[in-house]
Amino acid sequence: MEKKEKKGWFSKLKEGLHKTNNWFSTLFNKEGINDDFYEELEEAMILADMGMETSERLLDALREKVKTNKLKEREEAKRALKDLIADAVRVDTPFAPDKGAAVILIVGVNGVGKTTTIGKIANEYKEAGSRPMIAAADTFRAAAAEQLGEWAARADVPMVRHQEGADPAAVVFDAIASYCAKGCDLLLVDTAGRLHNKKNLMNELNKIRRVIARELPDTPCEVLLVLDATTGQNAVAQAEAFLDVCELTGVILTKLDGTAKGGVTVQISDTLHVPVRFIGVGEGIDDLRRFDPNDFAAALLDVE
Ligand SMILES: Nc1nc2c(ncn2[C@@H]2O[C@H](COP(=O)(O)OP(=O)(O)OP(=O)(O)O)[C@@H](O)[C@H]2O)c(=O)[nH]1
Ligand SMILES: [Mg+2]
Repeated sequence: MEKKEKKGWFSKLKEGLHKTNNWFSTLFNKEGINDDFYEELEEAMILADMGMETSERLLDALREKVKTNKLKEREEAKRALKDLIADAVRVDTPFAPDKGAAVILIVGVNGVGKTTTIGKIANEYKEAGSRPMIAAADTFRAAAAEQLGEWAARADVPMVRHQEGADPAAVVFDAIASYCAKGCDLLLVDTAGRLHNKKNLMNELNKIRRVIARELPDTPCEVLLVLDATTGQNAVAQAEAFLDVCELTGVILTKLDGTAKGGVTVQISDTLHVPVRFIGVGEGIDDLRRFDPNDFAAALLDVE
């Protein structure tokens, strides 16, 4: 059963990454490890959105491995690269909600999948036996709370909302009161889409952050940036910009089922040192997965 389930999302991810898979498969199916191979591999890695810096670093490490382990076949090099990619995206920092009560504050630019992802996370934790609560702190966009309310109903999780235009920090304040009263153990906060260069919106985020720190001083808060993987290098720029202005503890890459080339996930983790916590592989409530370095590297390179 578990195997079947895994295949479901794994094949969605692989379908999404088929373009990237094809470049790598064509390359790795040829013979011999020579200069041409490394040159073409670098090109494929950059095309796959891994960025120059990460591609070069991984290639140097691969050359080293090929030499030390006397690898002769491209198939062997492919497996070695898979392990290197998995190592590059692996983090040891535990994810706060897995250790006890926690807050997850979701941030990001417009339309990247924040609200959808909250619904999916609420569902995952609810099904695992946790008691999530949702705060509808996107009071900016018309119908934002209705959209989130539909997800809350689907996941069967309580939600606190105010009128459109209300102070998002006040929503969070009320949600925390309800969270405590109901004995919940995971507070999920949705926020309006914002550009990192809009100062007032960034101040608003900091205000929300302060309310959480003041009202729940002993509860760890994960600040997760949602990024649309189909936007490629733009996602990297967004991550850099948000890192400059708020304390991110992790990222979520969405839309990896679409036209994303996927390598940007590796680049962000490798160059910005922020853990990737989840990946989105569709629009449904079950289309969210914990980020697994090995599975992801395997899907990217099409290794079984
Ligand atoms: N294919 C696919 N679509 C997704 C995924 N995640 C979200 N979407 C879609 O992306 C669109 C935007 O999702 P929202 O969750 O509304 O995004 P948002 O960041 O909350 O948007 P704003 O609140 O307007 O900033 C919707 O059509 C979602 O169904 C995903 O993993 N894969
Ligand atoms: Mg939203």
